[in-house]
Amino acid sequence: MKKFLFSLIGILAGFLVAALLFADLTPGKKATNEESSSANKSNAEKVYVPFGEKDEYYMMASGGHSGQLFVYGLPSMRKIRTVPVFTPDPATGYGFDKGTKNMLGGKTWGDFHHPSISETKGDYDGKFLFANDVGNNRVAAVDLKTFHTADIIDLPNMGGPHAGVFVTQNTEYVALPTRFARPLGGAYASLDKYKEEYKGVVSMAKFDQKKKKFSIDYQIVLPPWSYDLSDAGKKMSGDWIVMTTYNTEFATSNMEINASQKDRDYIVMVNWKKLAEEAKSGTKAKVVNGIKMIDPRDVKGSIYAVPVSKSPHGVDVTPDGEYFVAAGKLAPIMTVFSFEKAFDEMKKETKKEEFGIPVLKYENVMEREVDPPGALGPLHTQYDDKGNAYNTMFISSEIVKWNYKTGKVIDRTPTYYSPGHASAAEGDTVKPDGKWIVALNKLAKDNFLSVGPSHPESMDLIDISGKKMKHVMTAPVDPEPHYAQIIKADKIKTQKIYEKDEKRPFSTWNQKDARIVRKGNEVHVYGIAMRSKFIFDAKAKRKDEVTVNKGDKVFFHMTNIDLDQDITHGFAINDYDLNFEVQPGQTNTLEFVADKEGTFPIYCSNFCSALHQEMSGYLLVKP
Ligand code: RUQ
Ligand code: CUA
Repeated sequence: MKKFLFSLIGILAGFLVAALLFADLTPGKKATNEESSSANKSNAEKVYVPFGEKDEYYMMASGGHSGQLFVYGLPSMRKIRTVPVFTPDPATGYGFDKGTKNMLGGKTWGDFHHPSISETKGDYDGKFLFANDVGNNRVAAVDLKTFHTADIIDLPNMGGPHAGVFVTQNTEYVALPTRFARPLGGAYASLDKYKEEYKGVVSMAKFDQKKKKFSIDYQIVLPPWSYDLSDAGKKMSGDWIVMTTYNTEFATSNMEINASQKDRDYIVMVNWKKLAEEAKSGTKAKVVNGIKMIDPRDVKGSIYAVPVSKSPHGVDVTPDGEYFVAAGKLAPIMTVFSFEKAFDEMKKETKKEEFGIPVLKYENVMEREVDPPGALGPLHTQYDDKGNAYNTMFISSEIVKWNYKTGKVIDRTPTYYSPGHASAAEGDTVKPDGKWIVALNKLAKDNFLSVGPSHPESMDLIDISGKKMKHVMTAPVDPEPHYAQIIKADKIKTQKIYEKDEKRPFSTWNQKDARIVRKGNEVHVYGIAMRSKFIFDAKAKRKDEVTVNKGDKVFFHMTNIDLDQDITHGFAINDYDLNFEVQPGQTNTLEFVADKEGTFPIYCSNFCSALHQEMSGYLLVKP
């Protein structure tokens, strides 16, 4: 993305502008240098959370190509946790124990871009967080009671679901538009057949919150354009999703030039409700690779295209649901479109573009174009509670505050440096808080102690409660927080421990029930982890010994019977490259083949008590 956009600067405005911009990025311009020390003190007070008190917000940031979720407290900007989602995490055994290993399905990498918290009536409800994996075509749900990944599914027919995740206003759907056009199912087709064989696909997934399971309800098949960050409507526009497109040129190589030829691309408006009804009871859906696919051209009134200035990046629906704002990327403007005007226009006879999608007249749907002088590279839009929009400007490294009803530019503040997204407190809901915005910057340059040629990315915390924005602090962050959502902390209701459930398969609650059961060459250990010992076989001479034969398939079904908050036990087998954990009240299974003979110490890898060091046992593998 960085490289891509930087090369676009050249196309956009030539070297002169670029030189000017880089001059702009020098640290000498930092606002903090000019501020008095008393202003710095008041900034420090704003982010200081005294011991015993807690942050007011959670910030859930995507971990980009780490495949993980980063959880921060706001305003302190303290990192609280990394939640493994798409990538194994040896420390917690995510991807090592049987359940999470199955969920990852052997994949070791993910590229998580856009977190989306479940919503009720257009407001974050704090129950689940959805995550997309652009790298391996997956979607995941994190249970915000435990901050554990609850389910992951593959999305067939897709080419990188970059333009999601976003949810419809009551989480009816988790929507994921694709980035790259690709033949359905990823089948082979020559790039010369791009227009005919390649498709853009949107997955409309459903998430069952009780069973904690995803399913793909239907997919929408679209022309082979590239779709960029998209959004769902709210209130009066609640039945619609809007998606930006680029590469309506159908370029198949040298994209930075070839996909930026036309002056206009499209915003695609899709009525998800109409398509859902069609998928449920209509006749138009075709099953491809096990999934119902609908071509919206077959369902009258379900799809429209609105021209927009070239290669837009994000499109964001306003909190009132009445407008959608496209950020220009290559044309340095923000364009406000009116849903009401679009709905009126849909009633008229419309022209069709070459794939037969009706095109609404730009002049009749566009409300205003906003072009702050010298602001370059608008990427994404956030909102406050007063009708203001905030745009990140990647190239001119700033946030621009403007009013979306009047188009008036109100304030601008520099960021350090090159923000992609910004995230406002409760920013994607029907009622944003208007207190904070965090710029998620792609660069940090010289802001922090050096760690060599590659620097961390950075985040700027900006106070937006007054008329003027106030840059409060900057913090380093691991690559790459593409996007984040900031939610009021009191909306998240975590569970203190896993509840004791006698009926849970494989769990063992009484010390005397710990046992080893052999079935052919399978050895099942129904074990207990507690402060400060393992019990594998209550009746044995040594209760913490397990002896198997080489080649046996071994299952450690471990239950942590310490029902006390924060008493997590680890379980590592020395020399076997295996580790996992059981949180209080949790049961987890480790399955492996004992393919190495010998004597292998087992130990608790998570410090749990004064006798943690003694919490150990032996695995003996007989030749
Ligand atoms: S898109 S930096 Cu991956 Cu979120 Cu705009
Ligand atoms: Cu259990 Cu350390």
